[in-house]
Amino acid sequence: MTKISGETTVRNQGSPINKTYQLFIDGQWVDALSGKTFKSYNPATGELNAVVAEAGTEDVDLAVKAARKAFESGPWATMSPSDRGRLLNKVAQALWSKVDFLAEVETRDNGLPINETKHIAIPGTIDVLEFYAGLANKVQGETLSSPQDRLNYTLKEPLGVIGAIIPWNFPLMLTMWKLAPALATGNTIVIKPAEETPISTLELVKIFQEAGIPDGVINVVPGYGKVAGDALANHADVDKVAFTGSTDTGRIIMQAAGKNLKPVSLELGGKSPNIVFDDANVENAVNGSLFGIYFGQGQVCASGTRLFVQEGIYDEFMEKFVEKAKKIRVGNPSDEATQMGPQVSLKQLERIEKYVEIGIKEGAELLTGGTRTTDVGEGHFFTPTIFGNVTNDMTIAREEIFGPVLSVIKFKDEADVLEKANDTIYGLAAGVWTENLKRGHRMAKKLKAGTVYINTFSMLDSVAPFGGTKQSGFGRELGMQALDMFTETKHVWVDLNEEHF
Ligand code: TXE
Repeated sequence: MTKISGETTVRNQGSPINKTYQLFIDGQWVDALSGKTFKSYNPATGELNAVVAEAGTEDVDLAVKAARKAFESGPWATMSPSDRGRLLNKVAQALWSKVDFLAEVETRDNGLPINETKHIAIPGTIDVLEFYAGLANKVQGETLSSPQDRLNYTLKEPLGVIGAIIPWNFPLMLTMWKLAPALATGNTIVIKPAEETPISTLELVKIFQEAGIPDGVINVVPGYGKVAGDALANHADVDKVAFTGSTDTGRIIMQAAGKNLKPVSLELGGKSPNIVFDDANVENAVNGSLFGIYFGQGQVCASGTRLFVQEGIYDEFMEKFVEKAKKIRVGNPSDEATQMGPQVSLKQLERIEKYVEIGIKEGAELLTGGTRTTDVGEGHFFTPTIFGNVTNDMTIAREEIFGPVLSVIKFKDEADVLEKANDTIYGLAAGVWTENLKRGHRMAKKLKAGTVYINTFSMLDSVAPFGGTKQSGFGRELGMQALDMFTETKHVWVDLNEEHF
């Protein structure tokens, strides 16, 4: 076990995160070689959360070297899968005892309402760790059908050093989606958190360290995408890059991986259709669709951002929907009563405003919201926004906004809505609200998306694979499928003849 340090309090106001943070490389908390730091702010108040060491190319190189060393030798390389699973379960137990702390850290870091971090994001994160801890000793190859004088079998082996690049919308959860299956299958990892939200990941690895994870197995290099992220994606000794983020950055990462011919998994943007048929249970569809668009301030890759409502139910549905959207409590995310917190950054807030302007210019009808709000504080708060009279060719129906902005489109029948719903470059999620069982399943088969929800939206479970089609990326996180993302299949051919050649 190594020394745990890595922080000094710079402004102690009772907050868990008024601190400075260092990089975490080879089990040590260290400054960046350049000595550079960057600042991380609370998006709800504008207050300084922490000063964080800023990793450069050389720091990333050291982290990759440490991960390589830990993969090839040392306790991790020889630890049995059962012991690995036991260690991960020990971390999970420690995390359960710190749910409130982690929820507070995450809320201050990225603005998710405390109710969502405490009851959804953090428990969901720990559940993922427990799921893969349980699978650590169940990763197995196969004995293949072979003639009497031969034995053919496969081994499932870890890939080696994983480079994980994480966005800011659900920092802990999206870190764990990569970290847990990567470690359960015996890999080591270098994590580059988003520059907006580095703190919760650093707090998370502290708990792994306290539980006894060997040095070098997990390394964290906070810093900027174009520097630290780029260095990790381009590093020749990284065996696989697992990325969640924008489609544009996904393209850059794939090019880098292509240069080194390394596998990548990309979980990118979306413009998911959420379809309400005439025969839906209106109350459920209204509530589920509200969650589908406003959960996480709309900063969710799978958000149901295009709401298709059938003609016959349109007026009734929209009246109820808009009324409820207006009542969403936007406010300080640390307040238990808050339902929607601030956007993560000024950059994101301005991006949302730009799309609202475009929506109005292109002729969509602003039914509610569309503005910043300063009523609830100095942070990056935006009001729940709904555009009616949207057509599927408008910019606000085509591009990912990544904020609380909904585009509502009226449709005639199944054929009409299928054509429109699938007419997008993305394919992450889709939702269908109907009481007709056959219709629900029929739509599920025809919608081009990685996940289809029937009579619900934006739900996640550790057992259920998650990922996209088309420009939403490829690869599946969560579920048994993620084990394949972090393992290689080796085939062994044994000739059993005493004499053959
Ligand atoms: O994303 P980036 P940004 C979408 C969403 C949002 C938009 C822009 O539409 O409005 O992206 O957000 C790292 N090499 N999503 O600019 O750039 C970066 O440091 C290597 C959807 O924040 O993709 C961060 O760690 N890494 C999404 C991570 O990539 C690079 C979640 C994500 O940042 C890099 C977030 C580079 N050249 C945004 N450039 C989702 N799918 O959930 C940046 N990064």
